[in-house]
Formats: sequence, C-alpha cells, structure tokens
Amino acid sequence: MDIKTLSPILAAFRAEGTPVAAEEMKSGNINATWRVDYECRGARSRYILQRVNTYVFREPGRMMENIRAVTEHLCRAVEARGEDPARRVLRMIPTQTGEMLYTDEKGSAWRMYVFIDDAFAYDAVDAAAFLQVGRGFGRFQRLLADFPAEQLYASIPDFHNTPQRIAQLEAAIREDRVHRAAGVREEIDFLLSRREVLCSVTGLIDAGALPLRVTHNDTKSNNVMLDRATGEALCVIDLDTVMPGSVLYDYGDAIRFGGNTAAEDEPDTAKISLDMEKTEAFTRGFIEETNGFLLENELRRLPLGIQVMTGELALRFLTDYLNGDVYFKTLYPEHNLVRTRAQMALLKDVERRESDLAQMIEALLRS
Ligand code: GN1
Ligand code: MG
Repeated sequence: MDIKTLSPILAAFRAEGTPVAAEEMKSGNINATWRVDYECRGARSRYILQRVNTYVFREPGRMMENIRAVTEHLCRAVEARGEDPARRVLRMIPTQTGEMLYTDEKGSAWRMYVFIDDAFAYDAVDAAAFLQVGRGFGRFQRLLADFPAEQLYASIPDFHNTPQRIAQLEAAIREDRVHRAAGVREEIDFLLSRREVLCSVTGLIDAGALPLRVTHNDTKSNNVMLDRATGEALCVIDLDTVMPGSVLYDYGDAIRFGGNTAAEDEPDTAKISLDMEKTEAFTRGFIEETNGFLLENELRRLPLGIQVMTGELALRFLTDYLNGDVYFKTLYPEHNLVRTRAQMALLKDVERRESDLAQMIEALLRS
C-alpha cells in the first residue's frame, strides 16, 4: 500500500502535519507495518503504522490495553531513574477520537506509534550489540518486576504453553489438511522425541519451581532499538505478547534468534549453530540487569529456556506448515518447513552445548 491508499487511515490518527511518504517494513511475521514520514512546519517526523493481524490477536482492543498499562508503568519507572522516557518507551499516537485503535470499513484494526529517531535494530547481531540487547531486555524485566502480572490479558492464550503446542502439532498431523504430513515424518519424529524436555518449563511453573513474571515473549534482537550515537539499548518494542510468563522464555527466545550463526530461516542447515561468544555477551548483559531479583532457580535454568523456545518454535512452524501456512507470513511454499528444519538444527547444537552453557552461567554468576 502506498501513501495514497494509506491516507484515509492516517487521517484517523492525531499525528501532526502531512504524510509525505510510506515504506513497508517487511521484518515481522504477523502484523503489516509501514514507516510513515510526515512534514510539519518544514520539519520531518516519523511514525510507525501497523495493521494488526486479528487472526492472531483476537481481541486487539484488550491487547492495546495491556500495552497502555505496561508503557505507562515503564514511563513512570524511567522517570523515577531521572531519565527521559521520550526515546526509551514505546509511544502510541491516539486516534482523532482518543482511541488506541482505528477500525476501518473492512474491519481491519490499525494503530500508530512514534518512530524512534536516530536508532536502529538488528536482525543479525554481533556480540557487542547483542550485549546491549541483553541489557535492554534485562532492564525491561527489571522495570516491570513490580508490575502486577495478573492484571495482564492473555493476548494469545497459552502462547508458550509447549504441551499445548505439541497437542496442536498432533492435531495438525491427524487432520493433515493439505496432505503434507507424509513428507515430514522425520521432522515430526524428531520433535516428538523431545517431548519431555520441551514440556519441562511449563512443568516447573505448574510445580511452583519457576515464578510467573511480566515477560515480553518475543525477544528477537530486532525488538530492541539501539541508540545510533552510543550503541546502547534505548527501547524495547513490539509489546503485543507482553503477558505473564517465565524469564526462561525471554532469555531462551532471545538466544534462539540472536545467538544463531545463521538466519532463522536459513535453508542450509550446515550454516546453523549456536554462537557461544554472542550467547555469552547477551547473557552477561541480561544478568547484569536482572541478577538482583531473579531467583537462583531461574538463573541456573536459563539455558533450558533456549532448548524449549527453539523446540517450541520448530513445533509452531511445522504445525503451520501442516495447516497450510495460515499463521506465519510465508515468502514461498516451503518456507515454514525450511524454518522448522533451521530450528531443529539449532536445537541439536544447543543440546550439544548443554554443559558449556551451564559453565558459562556459573562463570557469569561468580564474576
Ligand atoms: C512472530 O512477527 P514477529 O516477528 O513479531 C511470532 C513469534 C515468533 C516469531 C518468529 C505473535 O513474531 O512468536 O517467535 O514470529 N509472533 C507471534 O520469527 O506469533
Ligand atoms: Mg512480535
């Protein structure tokens, strides 16, 4: 969609000035996103416009309430530290009628954020930047440690409920809607053979051995904006899945994405492994920020989070492949299968690294 097609939607929001350019940003797998440039009294200002995927987020209004509550809390916490929240907390632009969402005549839900200037985010991250990303997500946890997690609405119920994700895969195999199951026996067998470990985090939560906190639940490195001038983490974005969860989810998902030597959908699995230098860097930053309040139980189990989040996403990609690619955006027919295989390759390497990861955590806790 170009600026002309978007203009009736843009007009629904209280951004000042005239929209002059729009560019689609293709990195997300769920929502559709544009960066929109406005001109106002000779100056340029930028915004993010998003069409929320309501197949994935069934009640976008309630999701936006979560985001409002969390960002208000973050603003207060940042101010209490004597810092300016302007570039450190995600900021929404309300609609002309003061709502957080605009629903167009087709029923699509739209929202607008302030674009953070002079900042950038990485898809592929080096160790130095990944340290900053670790600090960013660690700080996010810390600033929300006193937020009442039970007040949050589950924008995607059972999002990281891995036993349920396994059940969804099993249902997809049984239904075999697009006749793909016979071609992926090996992938199915591999993932189901990891059932026990993949269900261990929910088991520990149910047993009371891991607490529920406010977690981000989608901690890809490109969800932390870094300051272009200093390289430091400024702001955590994409708050759609902020929900109660375990810190193992946030840590594990971050390493799963940013600690991979290749892209999440790399077709050549020989290129995929866990980069220990990057993993150490992220972990150092994350622990620096969270060491004071995370429990021993959580800190020592962080590596388990990598296995569970990597395996869980493999389950989700494979399930979507079997269901005919209805959830994740795909760029080609086998995309979800390629993604599944890439996550499986990473999981195998994470398994091989188990004792190295445990030693790394011990060393960081002692330092
Ligand atoms: C989706 O669209 P994006 O990049 O924010 C997905 C995550 C996956 C990720 C894999 C709501 O996130 O859970 O880990 O793709 N988000 C949702 O790239 O399902
Ligand atoms: Mg996301």
